[in-house]
Amino acid sequence: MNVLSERMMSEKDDSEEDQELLVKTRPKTKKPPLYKVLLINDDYTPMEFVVMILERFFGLTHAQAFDIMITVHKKGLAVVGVFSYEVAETKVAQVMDCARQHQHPLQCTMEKE
Ligand code: TYC
Repeated sequence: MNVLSERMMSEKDDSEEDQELLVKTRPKTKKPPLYKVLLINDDYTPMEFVVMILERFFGLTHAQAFDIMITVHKKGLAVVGVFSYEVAETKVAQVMDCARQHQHPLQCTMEKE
């Protein structure tokens, strides 16, 4: 066997090499984790206050805010939105500060998605 035919037999053809490249050169583009912001039901916070919170801090319409408030009231909790860590943290702090200022026991938490 001559040198040329040996090389052709032992080495991968172009399409195989392309495939290997695609597998090996995985770009490092990890998506940042997302966090659910949850609202928790209680027996004392007025419904209108919860609706106002959802409109003010989550940019919901009155109808959307009312629906989520009712879901929390009936089911015990609901996801209000999904955000980056920093945004979720800010929303939770805004809700908790506002509830405390108005002396309502409303609870808002975040959880990794
Ligand atoms: N359960 C409250 C009531 O009957 C209303 C409420 C809804 C409270 C949602 C908190 O996250 C909440 N007044």
